[in-house]
Amino acid sequence: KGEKGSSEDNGMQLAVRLMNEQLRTLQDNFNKFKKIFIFSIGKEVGRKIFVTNGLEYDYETASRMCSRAGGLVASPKNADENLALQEIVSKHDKRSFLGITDLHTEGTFKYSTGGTITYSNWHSNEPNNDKGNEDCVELNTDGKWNDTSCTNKKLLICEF
Ligand code: GMH
Ligand code: CA
Repeated sequence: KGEKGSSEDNGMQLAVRLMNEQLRTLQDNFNKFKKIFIFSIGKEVGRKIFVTNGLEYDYETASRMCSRAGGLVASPKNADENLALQEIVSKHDKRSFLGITDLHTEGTFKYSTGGTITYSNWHSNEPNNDKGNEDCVELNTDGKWNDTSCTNKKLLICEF
């Protein structure tokens, strides 16, 4: 290698070192942002993040808002996820909708993405389809599920 080659190598080494420093700064900032974000409005469970805006909407609006944000209405798939959601509804003292309905077939609760539910935490004697008008699911502050009317307004929690 001539002198030109080695000065190019030095330039490249410097560029890589600067990029590594910038990457580290970006990672530190992002990790700090994520901690603050989850502390204030969300919960992280495994690879999922649940987020609320603290406001209440009917199911159709909730579904549209989560979709527009690139997420889905929260659907707990296990006890850990259900507990994380329970903590959010308890903090806000407002029941939330789950992304689960029996709108398609009465009595068969499915995820908004399709497929019959694989985990549930129904309150005793629920779902009861009270007044024949309960196709959505709400999460109570005790973590239990109740079928309820989709036109009720419930706390918005999306998952990402
Ligand atoms: C009926 C009764 C209550 C129950 C509600 C609830 C409505 O009013 O069976 O005990 O809590 O329905 O399921 O969604
Ligand atoms: Ca009910």
